[in-house]
Amino acid sequence: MDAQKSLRDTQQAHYTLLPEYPSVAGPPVTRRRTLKGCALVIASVVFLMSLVALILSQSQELSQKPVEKDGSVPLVTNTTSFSEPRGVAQGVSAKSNPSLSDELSYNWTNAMFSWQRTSYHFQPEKNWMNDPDGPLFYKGWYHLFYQYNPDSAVWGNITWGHAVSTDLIHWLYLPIAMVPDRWYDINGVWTGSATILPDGQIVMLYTGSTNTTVQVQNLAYPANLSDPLLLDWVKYSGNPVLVPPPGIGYKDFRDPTTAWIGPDGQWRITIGSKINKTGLSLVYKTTDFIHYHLSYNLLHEVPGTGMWECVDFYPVSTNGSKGLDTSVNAPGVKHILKASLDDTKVDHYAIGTYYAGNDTWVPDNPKEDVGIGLKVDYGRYYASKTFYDQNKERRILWGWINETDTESDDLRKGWASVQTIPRNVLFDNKTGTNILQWPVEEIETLRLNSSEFNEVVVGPGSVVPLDIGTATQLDIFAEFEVEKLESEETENDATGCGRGSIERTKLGPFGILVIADDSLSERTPIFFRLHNSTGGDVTTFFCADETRSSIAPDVLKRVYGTEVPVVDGEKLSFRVLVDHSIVESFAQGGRRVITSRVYPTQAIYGAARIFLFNNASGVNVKANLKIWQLNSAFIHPFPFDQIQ
Ligand code: DQQ
Repeated sequence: MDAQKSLRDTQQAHYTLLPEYPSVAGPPVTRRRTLKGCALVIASVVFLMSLVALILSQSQELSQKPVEKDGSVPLVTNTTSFSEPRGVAQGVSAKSNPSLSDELSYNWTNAMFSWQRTSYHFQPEKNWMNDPDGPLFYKGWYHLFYQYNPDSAVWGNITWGHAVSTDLIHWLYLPIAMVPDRWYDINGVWTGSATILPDGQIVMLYTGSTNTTVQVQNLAYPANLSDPLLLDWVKYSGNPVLVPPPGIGYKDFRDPTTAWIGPDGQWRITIGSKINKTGLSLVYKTTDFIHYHLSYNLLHEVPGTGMWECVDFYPVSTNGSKGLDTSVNAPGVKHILKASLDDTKVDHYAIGTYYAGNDTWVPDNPKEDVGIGLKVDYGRYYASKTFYDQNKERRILWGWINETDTESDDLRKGWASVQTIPRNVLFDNKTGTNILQWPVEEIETLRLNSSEFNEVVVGPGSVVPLDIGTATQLDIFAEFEVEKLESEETENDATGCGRGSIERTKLGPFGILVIADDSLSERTPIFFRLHNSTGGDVTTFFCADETRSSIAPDVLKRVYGTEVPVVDGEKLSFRVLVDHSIVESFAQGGRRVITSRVYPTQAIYGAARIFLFNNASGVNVKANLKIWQLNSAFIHPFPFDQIQ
């Protein structure tokens, strides 16, 4: 409890709060006040408290050919170097791509860029987007806010973009909800969360980067609760409601969570931070969302994990199939603690127990603690956030899929980033050691014609084309059975995902090739690889290999993967959503997820194909697949002009 102790010691020492705040807009906050100033401030506070009290009190994936053509497909190697991501000066992560040398620049065409835009994943019409913010369901509409730069396809000038949907699939863009226009958020209206109070009021807490780039927490609320679109937002005039406490760096205090109620009737929120290299989460209690009390205890801390961004904290039922509202804490409930690790740009979570008495959380398995164990998604994914959907009694997870091309290409495209398909989150009561993530059921409304392939036997070193026509928008479900070849020993010489799909072992890899052209000059393999462990146990790895996804040299291409639990009696299975440059892959019912970002140059439009492959040397693989073509979602500006 080093960080905890350090924090307490500092709290007892002299407290230098924040640098002085010159007024930009809105009321200045200074450390010394004149008597007249004090009277004015007191009167304003009384007025504002009454106003907020009034608002809070008002009603709320047949011919066979070799996978590798004797090395004729060149290994695309990135000569990458990582530079400081944009936003570090402001104390925040943003574009975290490697900077790729200009000599590697590919001759992209507008047609290639256009193809990269997704058809059923949410993305703004243009410009930059990052974290999902304040998702909620209100009066028949799902609301998604998001970090948005209205001026450019790179991070900066962060506002809250806003869109609504009745089904989490088709979206209507609304006007920007909040812009940086006050001293306390002039450097950015950063990430935050919504809380719907029992009486129907909505509280939005968000991080503002002040005029001196100090991170503070601010309160905002809808101007008109009778408006289902929640178009107008009021920033509480007494903002900020929280400033970095003593011992916490002024750029290490951000991203308040949805609030939950403890047994004492008080609301709690948690906010990510760090002390030295220890990532941590602070807890504050409040009754009115204006005044806060810092808890003596940290919710949790993990040495060596660095700054925790976008902390998420929520209950899951260990024996149910429904999601839980954020305040639920009872027998049969476990709590998920998630942190987005600023140092690695990876979202990690752990399962544990929340002790409401002292507002602490303890992981079930300390070896799988937050930041050192499970990842929410093992691919390109960051800054995720859940919300409780009271409409369908489920917990929905959003996550930001960032780009892996260059900033200059983003500027040429005019846009950057996509949100994942919203995922339903449940505790996995078969393993007891992970959550399950599955695309929301509404995505099935996009399904068009389907093709089935039954008991397709794929021999060692083979590729089987799956004739489904164009393969750019797909929902693929695939099951695999492995038949050991009698002639072969099945000892393994490699484990994990290795160097991707080209690295053959007796037991893998096998799976599918998506976004592949006929010559396989470009392809993205999604696959399993098995490993015989000592004692006869088989370990299963689930992997996605981007290394040959594009012949363009100026995009980052990685092999992603992890071990996935397979319960006795289960077949190996995965579901893959293909949407142009996005491939979202869910193994074993969603125990592990890998999101890939691919930028092909040949395997686009009508040239995109799908194949089965088996690059194992010691097994035949029998596959069953069902593949749906998916329609495009309707994602357009809200038709205000058609509404009276
Ligand atoms: N993005 C926001 C921050 C958050 C970071 C700024 C995570 O609030 O910590 O755009 O991507």
